[in-house]
Amino acid sequence: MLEYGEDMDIKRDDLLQMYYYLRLTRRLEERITSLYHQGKILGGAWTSNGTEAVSVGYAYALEKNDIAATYFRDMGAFLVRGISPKRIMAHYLGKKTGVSGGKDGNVHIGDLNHGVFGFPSHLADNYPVGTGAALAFMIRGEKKVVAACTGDGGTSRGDFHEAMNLASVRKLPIVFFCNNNQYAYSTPLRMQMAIKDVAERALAYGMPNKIVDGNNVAAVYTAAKEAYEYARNGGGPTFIECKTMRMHGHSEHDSAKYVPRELLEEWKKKDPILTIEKFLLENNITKKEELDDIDARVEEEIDEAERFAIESPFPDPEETFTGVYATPVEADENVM
Ligand SMILES: Cc1ncc(C[n+]2csc(CCOP(=O)(O)OP(=O)(O)O)c2C)c(N)n1
Repeated sequence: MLEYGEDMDIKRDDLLQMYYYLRLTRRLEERITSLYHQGKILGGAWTSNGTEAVSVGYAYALEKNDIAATYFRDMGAFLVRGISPKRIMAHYLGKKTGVSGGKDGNVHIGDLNHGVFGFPSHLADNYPVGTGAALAFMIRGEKKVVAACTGDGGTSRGDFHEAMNLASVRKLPIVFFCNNNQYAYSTPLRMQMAIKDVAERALAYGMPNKIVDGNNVAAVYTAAKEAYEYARNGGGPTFIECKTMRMHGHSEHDSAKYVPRELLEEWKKKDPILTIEKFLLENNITKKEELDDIDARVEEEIDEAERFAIESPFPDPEETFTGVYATPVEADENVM
């Protein structure tokens, strides 16, 4: 596993930006959780708490025209791709100004203007969707890549394997990430696969694979960047397993009492934000005051997002069916 500092070719500004996104992701989800407990959001609240470095790291390594085929613990990717906390908060509150215009809620977030596919709820169906996009890029001769992410549980589904196989056979420009946070809802890893590392699954498809510390944003970023370059230059897909730990319940209604407390204590010490903070300070890359300023900026943004969402209107009932189906075009009578 990559140590901070070792083989690291990341500029100071980028490290600080990744710190900012980690903090923004954590605080936005904490605010959403608090609103959830106040009964103010529509539906449930799933967070990426403890695993934020996965989505921040892989999304930060993408280029502007690339695509992210995200899953539901990828809040960091939504933010890195430029979907604003305001629109995300309004989405959670079911408001007209939200990402889906109030038609959908919670983690069902996507916006092609930001290169993020809408998330299919069925796990791991974003893998085949991403694979399809990668096939299209290849056919069109576009030098773009796709990043697709799923949880450890998602890798036990058939769709996962079909996507991995096709991507490898056709050498498609896609990089598959696994947020291995040890549990699929209440099912621990050992109860859903007989192998030690999820990365072994890639061997069956002749696909290069890598295991990284999923709490080390620099390690995720570095591995992602390398794999994107390989894919962009025709090398084909890579599978990257990011080992991390889900520090909250499956969603905020779940106390996760099935997770041994000692395990959580152990991972708490490896928190991704603490880890990068320690690294930045110990290596004199920044000073505490600079990090405090970033934290203050994040708090302001989150306050502003909450205000915006609360003050925003709900969608008009007349809009119920707009944007749901493609607008029908006049049928051409000459075309059978
Ligand atoms: C095909 C399918 N089966 C079941 C579900 C319900 N479900 C949503 S999340 C989840 C657990 C997912 O675990 P994992 O893939 O490990 O992701 P994690 O929650 O650990 O990030 C389940 C069973 C679903 N969305 N899709």
